[in-house]
Amino acid sequence: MGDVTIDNQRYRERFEKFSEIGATDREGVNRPSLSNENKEARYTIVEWFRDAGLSVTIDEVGNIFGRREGNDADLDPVLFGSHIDSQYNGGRYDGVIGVLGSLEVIEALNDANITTERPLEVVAWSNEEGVRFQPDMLGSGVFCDIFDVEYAYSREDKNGKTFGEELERIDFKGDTPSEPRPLHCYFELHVEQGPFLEQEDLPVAAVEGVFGFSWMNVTFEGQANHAGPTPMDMRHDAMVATSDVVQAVRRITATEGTDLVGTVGSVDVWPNAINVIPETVEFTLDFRSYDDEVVETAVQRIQQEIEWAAEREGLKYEFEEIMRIDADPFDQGCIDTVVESIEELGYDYTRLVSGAGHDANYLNKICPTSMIFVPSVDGISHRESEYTEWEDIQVGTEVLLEAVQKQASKS
Ligand code: HGY
Ligand code: MN
Ligand code: MN
Repeated sequence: MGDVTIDNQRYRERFEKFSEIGATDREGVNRPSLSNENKEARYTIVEWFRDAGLSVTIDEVGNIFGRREGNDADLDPVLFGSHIDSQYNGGRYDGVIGVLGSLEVIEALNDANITTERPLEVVAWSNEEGVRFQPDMLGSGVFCDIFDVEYAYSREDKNGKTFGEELERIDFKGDTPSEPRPLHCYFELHVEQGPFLEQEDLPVAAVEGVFGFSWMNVTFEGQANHAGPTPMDMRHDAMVATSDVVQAVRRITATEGTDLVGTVGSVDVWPNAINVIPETVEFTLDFRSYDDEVVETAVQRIQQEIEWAAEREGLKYEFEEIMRIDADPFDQGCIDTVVESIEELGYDYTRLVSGAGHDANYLNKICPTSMIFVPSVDGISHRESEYTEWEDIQVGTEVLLEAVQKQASKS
């Protein structure tokens, strides 16, 4: 719309500078939620939001909002953004291009001296990744009334530190309540984190919905004993039961549904010694599908497999479902806005459903929402080698700029 343009040099320099925060020596970043590196990233974003003339608000779970007034302050704002916390040794693009891309949209409008009809709000959500503090999308989940604040504050990392303590430690526990408020719509620009755009050699996708998923925590309790003299028929080996369940995940994904995916991503063994039969193994499960019934069936089946594995090995076990989110189609009006924006800009595109969870999952419960994807090279993400070509990031950000302007011009 009009001659608002992304300043690629500014945007790319900013991205490179931001990537230095928590940089690893293999081109990735290590900025887990509420870590010192995440704290530095947060302060940087607040500073850049303010430099762009945004009025910054931090809410009670550390979500960072930057507001730009429109012609009519009474109109509900257009919200857009993503997250800046990362995986442990994760990629530089996941979440970040959604926040820096949104900031660049603001800067481009500032350069063009354009005031939109509606107010604009850019956001960096807290604790999207959910690797240090489960569950993921915790900040947007509280904002969208999925979780209450006390639950969020109580979440513990593996060292027993709570989300609330760490939020206080890095001084990002804001006074503003984190709760739903009138929003016109929400857009999120994000890397695809899968192979489809690259396979189709396309620069951008309109995202039509997100998978539902379940996260679970399982603990097998057996009996530590000497690895040498203990006869095999006297063992209660928590690792054997765990390996049975890991194999069961593959059997379930192979038989329950075409798009079902299942992962055992985190395993902690105690006492974790070469010559001691594992007494305790705590591990996580992650099942996802665009069909909620398929996720439900997978969760039922894996619980049965856990029970059988414990019986076979004479173990006790604990099972906890940490979180469950339903699959959701995005708002058709917002999807159409993204498609119109792409078509007006003249780019080839496709439509995708997201296998990754995003803050948009929850925003979609309280306001019209959709997403824009740009390709991930080799379909890689949640890995230091995560990479997206800058030309594709530019396309995605231009689409975000157009989509935001379209929705923000509506009274
Ligand atoms: O798990 C996810 O899909 C996201 O990275 N939190
Ligand atoms: Mn992400
Ligand atoms: Mn992620």
